[in-house]
Amino acid sequence: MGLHPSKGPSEARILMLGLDGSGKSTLLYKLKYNESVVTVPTVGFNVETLETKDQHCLLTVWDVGGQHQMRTHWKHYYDDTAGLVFVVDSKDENRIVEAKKELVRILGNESLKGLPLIVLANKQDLPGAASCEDIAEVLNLNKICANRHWCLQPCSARTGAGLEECFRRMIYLLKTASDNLLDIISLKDYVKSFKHSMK
Ligand SMILES: Nc1nc2c(ncn2[C@@H]2O[C@H](COP(=O)(O)OP(=O)(O)OP(=O)(O)O)[C@@H](O)[C@H]2O)c(=O)[nH]1
Ligand SMILES: [Mg+2]
Repeated sequence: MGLHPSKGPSEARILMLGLDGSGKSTLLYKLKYNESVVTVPTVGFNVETLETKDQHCLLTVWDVGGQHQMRTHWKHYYDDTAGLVFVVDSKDENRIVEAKKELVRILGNESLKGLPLIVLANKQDLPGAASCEDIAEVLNLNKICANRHWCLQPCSARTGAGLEECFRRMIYLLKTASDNLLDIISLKDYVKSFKHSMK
């Protein structure tokens, strides 16, 4: 669990899940290439490595398709995961309960017990998007995320707002999980400089 700093840069595998259409792939490519790509529903997975500017820290991010038939395969991606990102479409109030059901199911899995979690309230650029407060309440995050480090981050995969912050926070949570104070202190220096600037 946590970052593995034994040789060279610290590395960790991050699993990104969420309902179909929540914006996972858009988000991944915005972060990696700072480009808005036209996506198609993911069948299988996409994987990209993100690094801090000084290359001290590498996150391998697995973006697994969220369509119904894909969700039964999510469990095959759990092994070796160090941190979880769960993406919610803040504009899709009709499916927030479905999103909660899936999140509860994921968090209940033994292999993911205690892993840090970031919930991304995506599509905040859209008028009428639910606020973080509303999403936290409907998902009942305080309760379902007990016994793990977690946070809720508003973002827009379209504009890029909030994305770097998400992965900075993930690095911080992973380092916190590794429970090494010196690592945390040095981390604070290098997480300040993620590769892409936000627009
Ligand atoms: N306005 C807006 N649209 C977004 C945002 N993020 C994603 N979208 C749009 O939402 C749709 C679905 O995005 P994807 O990235 O393909 O969603 P996904 O979660 O990867 O979906 P699956 O691969 O089916 O699991 C696309 O039309 C995106 O352009 C956002 O932050 N704002
Ligand atoms: Mg996708």
